[in-house]
Amino acid sequence: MLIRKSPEIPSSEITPRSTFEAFHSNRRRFLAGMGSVGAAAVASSIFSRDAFAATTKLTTVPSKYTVNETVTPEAKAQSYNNFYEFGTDKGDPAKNAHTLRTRPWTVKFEGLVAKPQTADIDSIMKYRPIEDRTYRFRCVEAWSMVIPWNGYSLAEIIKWAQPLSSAKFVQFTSLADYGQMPQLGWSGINPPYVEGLRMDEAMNPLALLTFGSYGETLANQQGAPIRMVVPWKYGFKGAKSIVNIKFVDKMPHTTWNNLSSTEYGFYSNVNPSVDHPRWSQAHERRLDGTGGIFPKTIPTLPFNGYANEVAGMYAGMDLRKNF
Ligand SMILES: Nc1nc2c(c(=O)[nH]1)N[C@H]1C(S)=C(S)[C@@H](COP(=O)(O)O)O[C@H]1N2
Ligand SMILES: [Mo]
Repeated sequence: MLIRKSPEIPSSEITPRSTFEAFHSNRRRFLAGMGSVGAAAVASSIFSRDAFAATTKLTTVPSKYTVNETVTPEAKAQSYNNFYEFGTDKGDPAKNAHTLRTRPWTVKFEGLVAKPQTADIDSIMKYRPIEDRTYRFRCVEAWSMVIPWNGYSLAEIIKWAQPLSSAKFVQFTSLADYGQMPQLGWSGINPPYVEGLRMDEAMNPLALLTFGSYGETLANQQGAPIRMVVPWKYGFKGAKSIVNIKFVDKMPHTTWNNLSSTEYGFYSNVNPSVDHPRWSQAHERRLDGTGGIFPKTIPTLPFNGYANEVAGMYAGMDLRKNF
């Protein structure tokens, strides 16, 4: 998403992926056929250089917050990623994120809360039923996917954390560990990756605290073991591999806004009528596999199609200024 590449012709769209995707699906079938001990042994030896070993099946419940559109193939969603801590090319996170250690993992809740607390990822995952929520996912680079995410509303854990009434925003901080993220020094971001939401946005039931996709725990390159997905905003609002959730009274700094405030605003609501300074946001390339090598181009919807649920939060705001 940085200045280096035209978003219109990403190199990974031109590179054939069939070899990789065949490998991935064969491998998953192979592991599924083995006992978990055998699978783990294989994962740490022959396949130790890829990041797909660690996903496990989740028990999920249906959700009313779900769209009925053609789902992006899982192999695409897990091989075409933005996770700059593991490299800046779309294919880098899938190649490099195997070094991320997702257990033990804790998330610290702090700032303007009744009492700062640190919670273990496994207890966070058990706190509420994990839902199936198929969402549209729109990257600021004008590509999009339809992904079955698994998680529960961020609002649930916010209520548990008991923010004070003085808390007006929530800041998310991703892991920044040069040991686990050897590419971090070349990422161009000033670590750690930070993102934020206004409190009412964070409390909106659509804002998803996400533990999985496609019915399994997140692949490392998707931001395991815990990330945000905010479907009415550009994809970068969804911080990956979160270690800290902080309640604050002022609009927090966010990584992309720090890097280029004219291109990436705090709100970053999907808005077809406000162009990025270097490209139009009116359309998107839908990466759902139905367009063959050349993804089909479709119009982008205000708030990514979630206007009924979220537009009210921005009533009276100038969305050209607050982009
Ligand atoms: N920590 C961290 N979180 C991140 C990013 C990142 O580089 N680092 N990239 C963002 C961007 S630009 C997008 S589009 C989404 C990509 O999520 P995906 O790879 O699961 O599609 O993650 C977001 N979260
Ligand atoms: Mo993005």
